Amino acid sequence: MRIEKSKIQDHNDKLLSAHKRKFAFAAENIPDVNKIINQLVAFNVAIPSWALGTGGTRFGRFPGGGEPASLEQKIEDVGLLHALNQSSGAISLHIPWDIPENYQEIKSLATSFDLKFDAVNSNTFQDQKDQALSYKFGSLQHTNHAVRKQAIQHNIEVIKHGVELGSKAITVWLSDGSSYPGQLNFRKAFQNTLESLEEIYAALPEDWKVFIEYKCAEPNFYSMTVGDWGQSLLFANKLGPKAKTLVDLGHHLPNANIEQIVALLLMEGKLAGFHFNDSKYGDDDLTVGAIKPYQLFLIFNELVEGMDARGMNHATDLGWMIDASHNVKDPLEDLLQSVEAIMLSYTHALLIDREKLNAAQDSNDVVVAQEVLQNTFRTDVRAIVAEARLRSGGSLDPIGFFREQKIREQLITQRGKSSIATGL
Ligand code: RM4
Ligand code: MN
Ligand code: MN
Repeated sequence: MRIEKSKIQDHNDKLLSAHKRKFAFAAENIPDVNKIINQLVAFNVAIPSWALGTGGTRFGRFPGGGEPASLEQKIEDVGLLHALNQSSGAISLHIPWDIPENYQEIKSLATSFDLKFDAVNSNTFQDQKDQALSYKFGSLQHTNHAVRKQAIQHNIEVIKHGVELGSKAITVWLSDGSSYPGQLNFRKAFQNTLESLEEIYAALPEDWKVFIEYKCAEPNFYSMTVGDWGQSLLFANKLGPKAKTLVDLGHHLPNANIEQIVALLLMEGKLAGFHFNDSKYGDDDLTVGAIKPYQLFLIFNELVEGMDARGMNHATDLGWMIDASHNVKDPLEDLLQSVEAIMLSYTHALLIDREKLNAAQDSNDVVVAQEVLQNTFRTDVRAIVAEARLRSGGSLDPIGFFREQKIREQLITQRGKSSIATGL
């Protein structure tokens, strides 16, 4: 379904005077608020094609109805999000969950919603129907050369799909590892994985990148072959300049200092980008900012600082994506909440008084350094993010609009109560 611009406009009109008051108040002490708003307008976060349906755990899944049953419908759903927030202008495909059949049609459908194709993702963590060899004991690391070959071939296929759609990167997330001590020779597993990645790397087009995602545990629970940023960076450094490390917020051991990881990867020019989500226990894939919003802000602080130090474009030089699962919420509403949390953190990071922070750091004034960060974090910037949406043609209140227009009910009417999206 397509959202009519006039409906957004009507909805905004009702909220406009209250918004103007809030915006004037929020903007009062910001010297160059227009510059910040332009940066927000330019910033987009990709939506993964597998996050548009209801998520689940191994205990169950409770779909809410109206799920997108095809790639076309998934693109429509991301188009809907983008129409409302003007910050979700890209979709990231997971192959083979979403194999494009007619590239031209898929591309023009995406363009009609003002969407681009973000990084493509391979999947060697599940066995597909009719697949010759199993990934039960790994894919790129496998002891059997033929299994490695099959997994390499799959990644090369994924790159081919991405080329047709205009993607510029492939994200490789491996579930490879071991579940019991003694199961795996770590060094051989690393070497096999490296050699496999080298073949994938060799298949990258000139202007492409490969993002190596790490994860500390699950589905293997004793060792993961790409288990942390050190292992990912080892691979990325050995592979070459087109290989970078991808940080998924949920893939760390408890209390890891993710902001420091980000700062150092950026310093080395090896940060690929992000999979945003939040978690309390593990790879929970909860709504971004739902549990640790201050951590998210500290990460964005390092991102902005580090990108500025290297003269990078915030909007385009790293890959930004949500990687979440929606087990008890409407996936579209949940994604709107996640994008909002990211935009708020980004705004906060743009507002940090860098001079004051640098001076406090240089003079070891711990209290002032902490005050600079906390004062910024405690500032309400919701009206600034809303103003950016308004200026780019989005909705002042995306979730309010979604509810008022009964969008989920309309999707259920169109697609049925039991349509199921591919994904986890
Ligand atoms: C993994 C990882 C990958 C995602 C899969 C579905 O935990 O986060 O990025 O593609 O889940
Ligand atoms: Mn991820
Ligand atoms: Mn994950």
